[in-house]
Amino acid sequence: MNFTNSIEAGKRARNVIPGGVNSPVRAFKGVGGDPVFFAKGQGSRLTDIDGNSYIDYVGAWGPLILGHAFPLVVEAVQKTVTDGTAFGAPTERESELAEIICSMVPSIGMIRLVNSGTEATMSAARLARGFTGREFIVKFEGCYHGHGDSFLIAAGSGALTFGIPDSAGVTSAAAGTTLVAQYNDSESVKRIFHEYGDRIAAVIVEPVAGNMGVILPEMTFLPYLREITKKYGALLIFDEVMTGFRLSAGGAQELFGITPDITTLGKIIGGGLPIAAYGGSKEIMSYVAPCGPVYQAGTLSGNPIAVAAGIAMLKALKSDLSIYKKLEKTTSHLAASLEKECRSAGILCVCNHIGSMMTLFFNRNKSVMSYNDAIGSDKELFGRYFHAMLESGIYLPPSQFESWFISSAHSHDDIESTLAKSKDVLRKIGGAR
Ligand code: HOZ
Repeated sequence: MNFTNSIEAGKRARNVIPGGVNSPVRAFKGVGGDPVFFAKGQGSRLTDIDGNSYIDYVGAWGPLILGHAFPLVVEAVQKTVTDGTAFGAPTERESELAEIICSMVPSIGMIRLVNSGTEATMSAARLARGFTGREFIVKFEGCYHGHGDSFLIAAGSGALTFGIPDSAGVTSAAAGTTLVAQYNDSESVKRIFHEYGDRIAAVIVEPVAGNMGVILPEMTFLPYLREITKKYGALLIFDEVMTGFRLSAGGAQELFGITPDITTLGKIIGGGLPIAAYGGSKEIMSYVAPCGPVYQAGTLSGNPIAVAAGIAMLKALKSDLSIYKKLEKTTSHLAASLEKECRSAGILCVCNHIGSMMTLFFNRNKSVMSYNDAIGSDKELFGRYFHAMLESGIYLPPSQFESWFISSAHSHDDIESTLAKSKDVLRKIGGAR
């Protein structure tokens, strides 16, 4: 494949944008080499600026559950944009989107729209602190909740990929009110509550961890978080920016039957446009200004174009809930086949998957259930796999510690072609070791 135009575009970008990217993982530092610059996305496919075509498993990091340029979303954007791009005042569409979300997500009685997942989690933490009158937030090592100061402690995603899980620039005051527990380790949570119980405002968790690669919760883990937060009068925040409308129509909370106090959402609710949200019971959400004392605001919040795209997306999902079973089936097949091919190539791996999220960990363990398991993965081998797949026309997340996203646009042929290419690649890199 020829990447000349992407390489040139990278040079130009690095001159004026840190690392040439507007979000670190995109720079390919986790896999080496030069990032690919894209021109177009359609269905399951991406085309880069050199004209190369790829089957895409990044899906814009989650929003595109129905594939790139999904016609109903495109149509909604086109129709809305001619009426004006922003008002800084309420529109009826915002209520429509809020009503759809409230009707689909079990724990949400009221919702506030914001612009990004980071804004949603920052606002949720402030709300939890305002509601409880307490300071501490418990998070889990390797979980990522955007780049708010309180969450850049032992953080996942890009922070983990680049080995800076505790970012420079976070004040000791901000870091000092974040307590870090271990994902899937209820004892670590118990110890923290034992010591700080009456000062903890909330526990925030990705109900399925997606930012240290996909890690599923052990059966008792989420129920334990619900139980201990209730016992100590703290709130439970589910960060469903990735899992919301992805694992089921009601997100991970519906799938696992756990009711959090606050939920953060993003990605799918904007159909690929910048929008996110946080919501909870009417009692808790009534603490948000102008109803209550917790302040949060935004000029572009509830932006009409993003809201219209979100409505189109959620309506499409709601109209055919069988999509979730189909996606699960496709993803299970992909994951099981990849594991099998790795074994035949003599490569040790674990492929975690749930719904339409998965990560192929090049890992010696029998299972990957914790941060420590995940970071034991062979990043160098992943880098070689990534590049060989890229050369074969398959675009994977450029880090061992991210989720692959499967969409309804991935056809049977896409999956079989991915598996055939992966088989060749695994044999090549397995044989070269
Ligand atoms: N942190 C995001 C994935 N977990 C990556 C966002 C991006 O680069 O767009």
